[in-house]
Amino acid sequence: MVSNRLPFTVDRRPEGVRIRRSPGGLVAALEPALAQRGGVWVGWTGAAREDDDTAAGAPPAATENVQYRAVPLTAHEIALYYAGFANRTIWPLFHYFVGQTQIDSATWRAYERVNERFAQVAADASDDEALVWVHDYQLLRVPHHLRRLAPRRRIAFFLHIPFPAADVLRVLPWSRDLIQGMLAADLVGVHIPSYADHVLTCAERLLGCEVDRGAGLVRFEGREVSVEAHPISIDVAEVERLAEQAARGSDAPDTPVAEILGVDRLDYTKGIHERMLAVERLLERHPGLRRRIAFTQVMVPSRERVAEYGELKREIDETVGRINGRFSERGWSPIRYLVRSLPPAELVALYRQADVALVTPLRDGMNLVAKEYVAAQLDDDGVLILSEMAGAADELQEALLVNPFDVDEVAEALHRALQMPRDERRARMSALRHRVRANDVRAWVERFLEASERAGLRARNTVASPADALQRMLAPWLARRSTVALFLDYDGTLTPIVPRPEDAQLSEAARQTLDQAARTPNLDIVIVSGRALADLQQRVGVPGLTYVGNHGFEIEGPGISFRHDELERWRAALEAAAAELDLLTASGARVERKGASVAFHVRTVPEGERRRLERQAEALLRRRRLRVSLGKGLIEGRPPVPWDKGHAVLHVLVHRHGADWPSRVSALYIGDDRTDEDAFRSLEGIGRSIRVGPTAGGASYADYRLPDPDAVLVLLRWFASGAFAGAKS
Ligand code: GDG
Repeated sequence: MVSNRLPFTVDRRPEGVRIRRSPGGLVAALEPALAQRGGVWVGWTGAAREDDDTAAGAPPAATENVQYRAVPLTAHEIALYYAGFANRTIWPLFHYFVGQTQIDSATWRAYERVNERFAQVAADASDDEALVWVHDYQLLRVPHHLRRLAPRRRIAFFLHIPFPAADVLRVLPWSRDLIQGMLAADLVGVHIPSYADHVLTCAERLLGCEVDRGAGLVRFEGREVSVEAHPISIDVAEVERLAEQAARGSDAPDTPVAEILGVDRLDYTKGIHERMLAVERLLERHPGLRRRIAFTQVMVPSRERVAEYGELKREIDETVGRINGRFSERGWSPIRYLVRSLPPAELVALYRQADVALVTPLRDGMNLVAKEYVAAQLDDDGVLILSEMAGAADELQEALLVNPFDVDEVAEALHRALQMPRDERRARMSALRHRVRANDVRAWVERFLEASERAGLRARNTVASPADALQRMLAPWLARRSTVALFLDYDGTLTPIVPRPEDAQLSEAARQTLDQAARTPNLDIVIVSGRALADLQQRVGVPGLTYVGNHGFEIEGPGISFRHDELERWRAALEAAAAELDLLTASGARVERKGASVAFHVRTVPEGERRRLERQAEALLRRRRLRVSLGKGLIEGRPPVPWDKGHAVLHVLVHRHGADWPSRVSALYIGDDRTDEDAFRSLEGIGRSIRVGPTAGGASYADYRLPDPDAVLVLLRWFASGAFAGAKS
């Protein structure tokens, strides 16, 4: 089990460390399920690492079948990952509070780092027989990192909050990363079908994945991922037990005052403020109800580290004060306001006593208060007013459903609830109770685990190659145009990256495939590289292809021979820089004269000296007014003209197919390097691109991903076979 918080709180007090188990039905259901199978719970203790090493360390196990592994977080990480990205970016955005969503790359980086750490701890705590169940919005990237660390792990993910529509999610610069993060699991679980639909649409529209809506499947990186609705529930038996005690122990005088109840964590998504306004509207419209109703609002303080929550608290305090000031009479105030967490027995007693529950979140993944209220109505009486924006509204259709933004409508629903005939109340409540009892949280856990098993088996049995999956996605696009222009980078795309660039040889298999591709009708192959043109031509050695060398400064191919006209002007500067760099080669560095550029290789220089040499080389290139780029173990100087692989790709396309090439040519670029991003960007929207490599999670302009040069070769074989043309029919 992997969740942001371990199922208890560690408090450091003057008298020592205190450990309190977290209350609530979810923990009560998950822990026995974990104990039954034997397992590990991975999470944060709630204490900052530097506050107290013992408090942040691994706490004692509840039973011998369950162990806890703490993920240590510093106060700074908590501020950025938890209070920042999780609670000021994902939480508001996923609840449709777009205007309140903070976009801050520093908090994103911390989120990514912390998620990676959770994944590392989870990977260490499990083996390939284990099922790793990851929970909620704080850990959306964990499946991705876990899959990377342990490719054969069975992973299930459950999101406890809504999953928003694609147009909302895409507001986030890292929306693709978040979906990719989840889709690395075998099963993605959400509360209701509409959230599942949104996941599928986002996978399709933002990642270009192939999606089977009927079956609830996404093909992602060659795997079939199940996306399913599993509405969470509550510990019904426990609520009923407490409700029975409350009924027996209750000595409340049988007053004619109707009790209305609201119970929430303090949060702007819960619509507490709007609910107060509805109570005010009710009393304005129906003065006869004064003295005859009492509204109790229980509000549990939460996320005190997040500034907006303090502000919200002040606002609600003020409104409660204003309404009570306006309507209170001797011996009666309309609103009773409890700002604290109540013991479960007291909470359930309130449920039991309430004639009406007002559950009006502006947006809520599920909302368990609604279900708890229903479960506590042992005599099938009581009215539930429920927001249409809560996931629970899907199942609890017999409630009075309201739009929580519409204060008039909520006030009228309250009025209706207070007047509702007993027979109608009982009919509605018995139907609701029946439904809630039929789906207890234990049943939910069991069903989710079974679904995880199924999804894990399917994912293992259907692992299609990533190239196969990509072919299927590309086929309809390729079918729309007569010709394919396929651009291939060399190092890292056609050949694996090797420590010394001079050792990067094309495999015989790749050469044969390129040779075949050169003869395939309607297929135009272009090899693109930062290497010197002559070097590239010699390494590939396949006639009939187009070669783009020196990051685009030189191009040779059938019907095309291009040298950038600025090259001559910079030849002297490049040679002078190369001559100066020659003087720095004492410690094993190497100068490569590439004609249109000069490269200084430092990979073989001892660690300690490398930085100094790099700095010297950089300064020297800059003095010659060359454009400097830093690669992996290499520094390059190029003429400072705005020309890169992106420009070169467009030059080839226009030269060969005319300015209106997009209507006739499907241009596809495959590359692995930072310099390939220029080409990805040039083709954005007018062609397609694929980024190769294991770091494929990072930001990229590419439309698709492939894991390695082997996968590129599989795709290339498909093109070379001409089968892509068959897709037209
Ligand atoms: C997230 C999603 C989804 C409240 N006051 C007291 C108290 N509570 C308990 C309730 C209930 C829980 O807190 C609140 O659960 P909700 O579901 O209403 O809301 P979130 O905390 O926002 O939970 C939500 C849920 O995850 C599960 O997937 O339903 O949509 O936002 O159980 O009883 N408990 C005690 N004293 C209180 O004063 N003991």
